[in-house]
Order: sequence, then C-alpha cells, then structure tokens
Amino acid sequence: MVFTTKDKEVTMDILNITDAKNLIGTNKVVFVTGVTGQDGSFMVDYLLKNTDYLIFGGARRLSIKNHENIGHLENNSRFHLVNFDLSDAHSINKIVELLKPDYFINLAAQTFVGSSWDFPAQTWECNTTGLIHILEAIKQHKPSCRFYNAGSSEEYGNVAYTPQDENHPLRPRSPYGASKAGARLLVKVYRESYNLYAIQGLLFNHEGTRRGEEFVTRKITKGVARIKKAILEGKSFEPIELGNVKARRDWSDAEDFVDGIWKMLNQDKPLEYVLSSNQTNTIAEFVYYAFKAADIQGGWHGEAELSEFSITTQDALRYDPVASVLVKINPKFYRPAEVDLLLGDSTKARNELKWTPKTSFEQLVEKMVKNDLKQIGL
Ligand code: NDP
Ligand code: GDR
Repeated sequence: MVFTTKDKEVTMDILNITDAKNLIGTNKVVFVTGVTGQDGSFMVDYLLKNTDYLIFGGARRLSIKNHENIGHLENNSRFHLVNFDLSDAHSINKIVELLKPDYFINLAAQTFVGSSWDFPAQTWECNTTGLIHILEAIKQHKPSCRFYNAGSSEEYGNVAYTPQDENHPLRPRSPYGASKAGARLLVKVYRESYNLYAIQGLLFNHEGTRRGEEFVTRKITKGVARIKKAILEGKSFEPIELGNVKARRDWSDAEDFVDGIWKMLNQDKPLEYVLSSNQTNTIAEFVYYAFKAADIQGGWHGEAELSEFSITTQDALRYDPVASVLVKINPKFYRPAEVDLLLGDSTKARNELKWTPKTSFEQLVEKMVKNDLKQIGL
C-alpha cells in the first residue's frame, strides 16, 4: 500500500489479524489504538525506546492514508499496524482473542470538542460504546491485560473549584466531555466488577508537533509560520481567525504525558491520576508567545477588549498597516457552551508515580512554532 507523508513516500501494510498473531514471539505484546493521532504515535515511539515489547498499532482504513505521524516507523520490526475501528465490536473482540495483549492502551477517540455538538451520537459511539467493546473483549479473553483509557479535563467542564485534582466532580459541558465522563464510570464499573486493571487517566490539554491542525494551539502555530513567511517575502497575508481567546487552558507537552500514562499502567494497584502542568494561560497569551517565538512582537488591541491582535507600533511602521492585523476574532469559532477555566493539580502523580514533566509552557509554544516554520522551509 503506497501513501505519501510530508517528507517522502512510504509503504506500510495494515496486517490482517491472523498475520499479526503469527508475529508474536516471547516478548510482551502492547496494543495501542489511535496511532495515527498525536498521543498514539508518541506512545509508540516511547514504547519502542523504553521497552522491548512487540507493539501493534490500531489504525482504521481510510480512502486517503493519514499516516504522517507514524511514517518514520515503516520498517520497524517491533511495530505493526492492524485494522481497528472503535465502532466494530466483532473485530475488537477478534483482536483481543488472537493477540491476547499484555497491555491495551486506548488513545483512539472522536477528540475534537467543537465537533461533538455536530456529531453527538458518533462521539458517544466512539468514545463510550467503543470502550464497552474493548472492556468486554478484555474481560472475556485476557482479564490480566492492563488497560488504559484516555480521560480528559473536559470531564470537569464547568469547574467547581480550582485547581482541579482527582477528587473534582464530573461536570462536562460538551457531548465530548459527557462521553468521556460516561467512559470513566464504565472503566470503574468494569474494574470493580471483574477485578480488571482498567484505568482512565485525567489528562489536561497536551500538545506538540503532531497536534491536529484544528486544535487551537496548532492552528495558531501554523498560522504564525504562514504569516512569518509572508512578512519575510514582503507579501500580504490573511490574519488567523479565532473564537474565544479568553478561555484558559492548562497546556503541556504530549511527549511528557505518554511517560505519565505508562507509569500509571505499571503500578501495583490500578489508580487514576491527574496529569497537568499546574499552570493556566489564555488562548490570547498563547497567541502572544507564538508570535514572539517567530520574532514578531504583537499586542491585543481593538474597541472591544481582545478583539484583535496586531503587530506593535514599532513593527507596524515597517509593514503595511492593513496587513499588520495578525489575529482577528470570528464568532463562528465560538462554542455552544465553553469551558472557561482549566487548571490542573498533578501533585499526586508527581509524588506517587515520580512523574516529572520536562517542557514548560513557553518551551512548548516555541517548539511548535519552530516545527511549523521548519515545515515551510524557514
Ligand atoms: P488525535 O485526534 O490526535 O487522535 C485520535 C486518534 O483516534 C486518531 O488516530 C484517529 O484516527 C483515531 N480514531 C478516531 N475515531 C476512530 C474510530 N472510530 N476507530 C478507530 N480509531 C479512531 O487525539 P490525541 O492523540 O490528542 O488524543 C488521544 C486521546 O486522548 C483521545 O482519547 C483524546 O480524547 C484524549 N485526550 C487528549 C488530550 C489532548 O490534549 N491531546 C487531553 C485529554 C484527553 P484517524 O487518524 O483515522 O482519524
Ligand atoms: P479543547 O481544545 O477543546 O480544550 O480540547 P481546543 O484546542 O479545540 O480548544 C481550546 C480552547 O480554545 C478555544 N478556541 C478555539 N479552539 C479551536 N479549536 N479553534 C479556534 O479557532 C478557537 N478559538 C478559540 C476553544 O473555545 C477552547 O476554549 C482538547 C482536545 O484535545 C480534547 O480531546 C481533550 O480532551 C481536551 O483538550 C483536554
């Protein structure tokens, strides 16, 4: 099967389940879903580096391949793709029956909060009903399998107190948040009913160079790179259009989080933890630091507070004033209900799992901007 990544053309097969089974030897087996996405691909990289396990990545068949995040693994003898779709109970059952994985890490989901109002049933189907298919298969075929399901700070939603720790109640504000809150309850029920090692971590926002382009951080860093290129070439440019820039998020580096997930999976007891940076920033602040990382000094201006972000006066003198608007607000990106403030408290994970995130907020922004600049040749 031939498909194109950003850098080169690669060939990568998706194995059928019988061929996959024949690859199993004496090493432990990990099944990771969502490997075409951000966390799944970083998790596979992490496992290849830190274990000697055989890793199967679940990927769904699409008419146009989207394997950019795993293209670098095409010839790795310890990593293989298997057809996987959260909506198909039969194939999930077969996967667990034949591969009998020692670990099952479910990072596949309908992940975009904004779309979850447009596709509430599909969001529930993937994130909640799909989870039941996995839990049932594990219960039936490999009850000793250690299972991780991806939980989210969106389950906290309309927060009751700040910062949010493991005891915070579930108060989701979106169909996505509700689907993950439902999933959390199911994981607990299966853990307690069948004595499974089944956990759902409580992960705040995490980003990186493989972040999907519709999420606000990547949308901003890609936009910054596009504008930087236009400025350097003396061309005009369209501003980045954003919705609610006053919302606050607790952002971390996804590469730090896969380490936390693996630590959560390897405890004596199946305990669930918050992973977070313990710092909160507005989207507006992310914008500021992203342009700063590209050496573009800007500020928020406009009649209404935070209505427009433009190059600051000194720089504006050097550029066409019309083109000096870098970001403008477009209400079409507002959500029917917003989560205004997220700030995690990951003290327990840091103390009990000895988990230590390495990348600060500013380093994360800079890393993402530099990556997007590099991708367009800057
Ligand atoms: P991405 O959107 O980058 O990746 C999602 C993955 O799920 C993709 O590989 C996608 O495949 C796959 N997927 C979607 N629908 C299906 C389906 N029906 N069957 C099989 N696979 C499917 O998300 P992240 O990597 O950022 O997130 C990983 C997990 O962590 C998700 O569960 C997310 O909800 C959760 N989470 C993420 C946070 C974050 O800040 N990143 C924070 C808290 C929780 P395809 O490429 O084919 O679309
Ligand atoms: P989030 O991430 O909803 O926190 O979910 P997203 O980046 O989509 O939004 C963050 C905040 O930015 C505001 N915003 C915009 N968002 C997007 N996408 N596009 C815009 O133009 C824009 N303008 C402002 C949003 O309103 C919101 O307040 C992510 C996902 O990874 C989930 O899967 C995960 O569970 C949570 O993080 C924790």
